Amino acid sequence: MEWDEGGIHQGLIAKLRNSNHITVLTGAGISAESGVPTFRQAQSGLWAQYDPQQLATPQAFRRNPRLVWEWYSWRRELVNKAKPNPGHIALATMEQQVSRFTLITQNVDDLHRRAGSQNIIALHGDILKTRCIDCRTYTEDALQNENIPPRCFHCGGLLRPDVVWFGESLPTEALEAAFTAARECDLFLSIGTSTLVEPAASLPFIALQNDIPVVEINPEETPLSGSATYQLKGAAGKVLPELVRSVWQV
Ligand code: BJW
Ligand code: ZN
Repeated sequence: MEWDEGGIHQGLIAKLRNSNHITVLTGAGISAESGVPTFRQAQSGLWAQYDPQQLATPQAFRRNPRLVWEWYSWRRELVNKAKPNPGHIALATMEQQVSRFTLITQNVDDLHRRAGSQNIIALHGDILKTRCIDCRTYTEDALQNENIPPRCFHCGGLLRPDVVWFGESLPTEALEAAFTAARECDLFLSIGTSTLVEPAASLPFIALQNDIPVVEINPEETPLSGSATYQLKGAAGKVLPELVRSVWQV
């Protein structure tokens, strides 16, 4: 089922209105309209020569900690300058309208939180936090440190961004909560994600296996598109506010 300029499918409007539990999975696409590059776009400009697998892995950090740290510093600055867009805000509004709402995000920015979303499961960590690779002490003021990468105040170990790199495990509790929310909801929305990176990419398929309708919002095709119950082909910042207005008149 496709999004058409004439409006949103009546069946989807009714489904949203009658859902007691909505689960949403977001990816980098929802923050693109805030000026935060998507994961693939983040390999642009100065960084175009590097493969994502060479920057977002523990091996890359071991090989060249300075390079990886500088890539994250550039992205952290973009996140700090960014503001939530109408897509983030529409999801915070949606949360107010339904009795149960679970927002699972792969994003490492804090834009959902700043938009006012409450029940957030962050699968891939937080780019604004750092932790020591040796003693695992967390810190938020590593940036005052003179070294690149900065060193741990306790043990002198290297500090790294508190994100989940390729080959690393996702936080167990968050992952379990995400799988449960995908299995137990009445409607699942997959927004602005390429549906390529596992295990997050499996979540909409888990919903489908449990006969839960899945809505995809993305201007491009993804491996989910052919299976999604409703495909709303467009930018999240345009589609989501319209969806929320059509269903709840807010
Ligand atoms: C818009 C838009 C607009 C644009 N509106 N939309 C099973 C099979 C095969 C491989 C594996 C497997 N299980 C595990 C793996 C290995 C690996 C993996 O998935 N590899 C794949 C590449 C195949 N997974 C892992 O290693 C995970 N760990 C794990 O499973 O541990 C156990 C294990 C290890 C090894 C083997 C087996 C098991 C960890 C994954 C961690 C991902 N981390 C990153 C980096 C985080 C830190 C950082 O940001 O630097 O997370 S990678 C990167 O991808 C980032 C993102 O959160 C994630 C997803 O990307 P996303 O959000 O989909 O963004 P993009 O850029 O790809 O797409 C943007 C989309 O938006 C596009 O579709 C656009 O069209 C759309 N868009 N504008 C709406 N306005
Ligand atoms: Zn330490």
